[in-house]
Amino acid sequence: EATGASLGWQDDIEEVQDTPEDLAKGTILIVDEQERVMERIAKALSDVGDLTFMPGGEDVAERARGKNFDLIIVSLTMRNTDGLRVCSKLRTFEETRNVPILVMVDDGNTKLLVRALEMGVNDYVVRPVDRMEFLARVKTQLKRKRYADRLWDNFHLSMQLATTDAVTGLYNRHYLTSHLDTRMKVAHQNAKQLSILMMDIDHFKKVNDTYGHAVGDEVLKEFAYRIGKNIRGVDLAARYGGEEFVVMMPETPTDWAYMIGDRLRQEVCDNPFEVGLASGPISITVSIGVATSQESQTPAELLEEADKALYAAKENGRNQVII
Ligand code: GH3
Ligand code: MG
Ligand code: MG
Ligand code: MG
Repeated sequence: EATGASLGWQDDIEEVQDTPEDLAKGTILIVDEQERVMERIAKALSDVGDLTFMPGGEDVAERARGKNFDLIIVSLTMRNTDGLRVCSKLRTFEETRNVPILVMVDDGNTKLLVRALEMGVNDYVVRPVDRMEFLARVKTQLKRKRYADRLWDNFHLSMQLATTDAVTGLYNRHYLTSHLDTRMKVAHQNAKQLSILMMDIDHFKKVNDTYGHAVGDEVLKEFAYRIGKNIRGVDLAARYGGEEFVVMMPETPTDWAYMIGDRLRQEVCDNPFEVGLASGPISITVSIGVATSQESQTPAELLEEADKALYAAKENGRNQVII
């Protein structure tokens, strides 16, 4: 008695159930010159995608840029458009490089298909196209695209979590120290001066004791915002510890760094913090230490030098900048 397996046939494959997310529509671009083919495709794919049609033209790839398609289907047998060329352009443009491409090719035209596959198209269907097979291949590409998008989003999110401080949105200590290492090397190579400010909010414990920890957090956020307002785009601000912050300033001599630090100190001192959770404005002052990197100094040594200056500022009565 012949079993299904001996016939090379399996009836017992369980049908894979689509999750709701699998069933979400993708945006699909279809490139073909034949209107009747496009009508058929529209019918076959109306449930799985929002469809855009482009009837060929050499600038198809250019027009597809910035449209954020989830899948692009290209006919390789157009009369007036070189489908292969379209695919190759889609693979070169940054915006379309990672969009899956499915090509339609005539039965027997293996040479063309091989070239398309070498170019990096993701899948193909052979004409005459079987509707069910076509639909299955399209769905598979859409699923893979969704999966890839999710991985990419997660990657960005974890990068963000690994490099930034959740309370203030500034870079974290780990990011600062690794970045400082690179920037100090660059500075020394180019004989430029790199300065840092090490800042610590004065008597911050009192803020917490008086207004509570939640208000304390708001004050830290506002302080981070004020730092941001006072530095340049090339500077980097980080939360170094609890109520301690560091600003790294490339190509900045000591006296400039001092000026920027003192401007921030003055601004904080003159403008009490209005934070949502507190009943009235909160007066804050900050002490700041400045250090400028020297050849052969390590990031740790530079930070140590700034920390000593900060300590001197505290000892000397707080609310001041010390070099
Ligand atoms: P000084 O002028 O000598 O710096 O005094 P200080 O009170 O600021 O310094 P101290 O180091 O004694 O206390 C720092 C306080 O900062 C204690 C700690 O509870 C608070 N702190 C640290 N991290 C956070 C935070 O994320 N949120 C809040 N609300 N408070 C924090
Ligand atoms: Mg302290
Ligand atoms: Mg403090
Ligand atoms: Mg401190």
